Amino acid sequence: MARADSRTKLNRRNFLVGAAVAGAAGTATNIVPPGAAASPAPASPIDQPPRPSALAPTAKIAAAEVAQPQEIKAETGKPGSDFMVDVIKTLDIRYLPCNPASSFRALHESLIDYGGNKQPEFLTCMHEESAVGMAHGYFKVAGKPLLTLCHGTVGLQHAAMGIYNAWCDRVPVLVVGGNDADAAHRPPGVPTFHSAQDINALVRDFTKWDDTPVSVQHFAQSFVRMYKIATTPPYGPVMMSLDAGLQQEPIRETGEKLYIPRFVPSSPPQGDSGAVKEAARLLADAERPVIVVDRAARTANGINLLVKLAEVLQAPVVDQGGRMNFPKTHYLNRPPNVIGQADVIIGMELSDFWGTVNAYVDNGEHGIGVNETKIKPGTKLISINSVELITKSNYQDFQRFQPVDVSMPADAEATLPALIEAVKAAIPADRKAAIAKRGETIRKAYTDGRENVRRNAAIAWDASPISTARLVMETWAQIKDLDWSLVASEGNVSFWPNRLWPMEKHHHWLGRSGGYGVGYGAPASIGAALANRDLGRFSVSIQSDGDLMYAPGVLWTAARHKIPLLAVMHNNRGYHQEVMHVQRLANFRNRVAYLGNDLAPLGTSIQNPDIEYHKMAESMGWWAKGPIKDPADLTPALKEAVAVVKSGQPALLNVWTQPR
Ligand SMILES: Cc1ncc(C[n+]2csc(CCOP(=O)(O)OP(=O)(O)O)c2C)c(N)n1
Ligand SMILES: [Mg+2]
Repeated sequence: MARADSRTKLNRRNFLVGAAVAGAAGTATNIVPPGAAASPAPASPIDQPPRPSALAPTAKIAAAEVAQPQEIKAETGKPGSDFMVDVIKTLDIRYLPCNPASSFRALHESLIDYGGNKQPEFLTCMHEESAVGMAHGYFKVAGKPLLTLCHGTVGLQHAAMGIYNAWCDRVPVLVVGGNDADAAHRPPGVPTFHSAQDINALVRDFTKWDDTPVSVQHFAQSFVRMYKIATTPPYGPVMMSLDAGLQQEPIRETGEKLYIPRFVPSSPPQGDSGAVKEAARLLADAERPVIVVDRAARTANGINLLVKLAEVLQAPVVDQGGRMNFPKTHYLNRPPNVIGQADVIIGMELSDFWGTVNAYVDNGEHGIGVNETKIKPGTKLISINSVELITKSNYQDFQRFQPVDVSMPADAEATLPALIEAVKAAIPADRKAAIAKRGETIRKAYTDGRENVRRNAAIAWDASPISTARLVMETWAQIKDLDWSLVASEGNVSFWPNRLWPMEKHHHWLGRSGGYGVGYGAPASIGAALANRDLGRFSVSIQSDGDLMYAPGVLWTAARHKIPLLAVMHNNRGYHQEVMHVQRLANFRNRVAYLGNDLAPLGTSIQNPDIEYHKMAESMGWWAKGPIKDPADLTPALKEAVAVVKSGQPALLNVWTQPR
């Protein structure tokens, strides 16, 4: 009965949309819809409307872009996509950030109508890159991957940079792209433009695995397999091409009973016991061992393990910040310059070991980089890095080659318990006093260092536009008593949060994009805020202007789905990183950079007109305020914004800042 009702409506709607299509085709493309009377020819060439520079689409193509989908013949039997939903539901995937598309309409319909829009819940996204960015940020808080569906050609092209960031950041994202593979049966026109032989090829170089199932049983195997591969360290995004016909058609009865494979998580790869022993011996015997970490703590427990190792050795820890690895408040947390004094360095999950022990100065004397070593001759290097298990060839995320003395292609966090025990066993009793003394010296350096940082932060405290240190510290003052999580810090605020906020817990800092594809900050902070919302935490982001404008529609998604986030803008009115690059080249070539009418080299500023980010956010359902230029106005605005976020809404402050 309900179906009959909806058909009646559909027919009426069909008529209305049909009329709209005819109108649209007539005005936008000068195509006369079939059956309609041609309009009179223009009187003279001067009266002719301007011709488009490209060929206009045919009436069929134009209509297919906007037309009502045709009625589908009713078929009996369970649709393939209903079974796919059964499979997806076994994996506890909470959300589906997604931009809709016809190539997965059958799965979409099954998810919301058969699956009840739960596990996963659809989150409407306005760009595929936003959907992937949200999944990326979500995982770093929740430790669970999300699924996104995308139009396998054009949608996947949008999603690609987000997938690359997730790949470089070693974060699992489940991507399923709809594709109408059957050339003999798919509709001509748009659906055929949007189909490909092998959509997965687009992202194969930066996904851990991909597949194209050809039966629903194959889907069940592949979906559970892709989940397992993505969530086995080293984590990474995975891709599935999903045929539209396979989703839409009823399940073919073959006599075989369909089943859903059980998901059992894999254990992470641990370092070889001989290599662990050798590493422990080097560390225990070292005069000045240094621990360097980038994405070493995958979970909250990773932090505890790193503290144990550092304390056993009384060794300084250099946290490169790919994750929240080591408490900022611990006296063994030291800046990178300690690397120069080391005789043994252990690097854990470093994205760039070469860059850790070598210095590179851009455009040196001869216009090319100048390289020099940062370490003493004879310094022993140990590496634990799971990424060696998944390297691919094309994209250069493996960085320059660095020879090391002990190399463990293994997961650092999983290897730490054995390493800690081996180090304890390797430290001779007569070295214990010397090791304790080493700790005392480091404690003194830590205290002096903190004082130094605070002094530097006070420089230009009253400047307008507002100094980045003041922006960061006034924000801190308003959130410090909450269970806060800094979900992203995009653009460059001179790393003040990492230098000044007492970050201790896993969710206090989530790291950066991984691939430095700008546009990560806005969606990832909203995805992370979603995970924090479910855990009752307060999310804050430092949001740069350039980053926000790649795909600002994600602001609407946050408001629509009630995701509370305090976004404090670092609005330096430009792509400041690029301001500096162009200026540097102009200096090097002894030329004056062409500024146009702005304050920065042409092509690098975001001024004239200044974007009213607060109005933009407001228009998409956010509480917002700005532009805040006077530092005295910052704290009152922050207080208001924090109250709004606590009430469950997102809030944005458009703050004009110094460049860095
Ligand atoms: C997708 C992408 N496009 C371009 C770049 C080059 N890029 C690096 S930093 C940057 C500027 C980003 O501006 P903003 O987010 O405002 O940060 P700011 O440098 O001003 O602090 C750009 C354009 C990039 N990394 N990624
Ligand atoms: Mg900027």
